[in-house]
Amino acid sequence: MAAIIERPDPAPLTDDPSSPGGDRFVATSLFLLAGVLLGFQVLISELIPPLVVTSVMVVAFGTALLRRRRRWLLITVIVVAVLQLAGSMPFIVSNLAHPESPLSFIVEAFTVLATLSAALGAAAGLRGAATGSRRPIAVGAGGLALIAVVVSLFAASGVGSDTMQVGDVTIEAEMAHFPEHVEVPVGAAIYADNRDPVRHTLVIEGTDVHVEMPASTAVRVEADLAPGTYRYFCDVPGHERMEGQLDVG
Ligand SMILES: [Cu+2]
Repeated sequence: MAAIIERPDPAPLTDDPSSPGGDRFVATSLFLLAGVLLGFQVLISELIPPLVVTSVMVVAFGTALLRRRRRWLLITVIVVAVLQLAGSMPFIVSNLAHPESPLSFIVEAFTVLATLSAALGAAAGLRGAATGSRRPIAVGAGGLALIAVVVSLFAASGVGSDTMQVGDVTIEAEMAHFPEHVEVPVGAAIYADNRDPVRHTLVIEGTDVHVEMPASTAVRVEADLAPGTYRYFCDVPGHERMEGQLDVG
């Protein structure tokens, strides 16, 4: 029987002196990230499978790093963080372009900042940095998070609902769904009512109607559509199921 060769842990790192046995900075960043992702799902009362998987993975990495700072774990955190940010770029760009919808904007900003904090913290940790020496990362991320909240609440305060008028046809966006069929008399305006705490859009195919629907507000759209059938949808990334048909006549 072949002898089992005991191999030493490759390139063992010196434990962080301010957090014996673990990497508290990266672990905390990861736990904050998981908290933001889980909190978002609680606030919208819906579980989003990719976010659940990410949260579980992030908590597992955080727990492992809390026990012991290992080089391969730190490298994995950096690689996963970069892949996560690259893969989420359409969501990040879309949500951060709209501070007037606070939940989508703030959750996206917090997610990006916690991910960057974990990745930058892990990169510093690979060079043996102590938790205390990574304070500038925490201060920078915290400062940007605070700015994000202030900017978003200010932007949202300037957004109000339009007033519904007699003859308007209501299209409600609720739980990220649009009605399948909507009858619209010729000449009627559309009252696009977003009941969700996140932003949506109203796009009518084959027309130039492309309207932003900020969270929890209603927008009146004078589309003046010619008689016919139109597909309408929301083009926020991840909202592909939000579509329906307008019958104008
Ligand atoms: Cu939507």
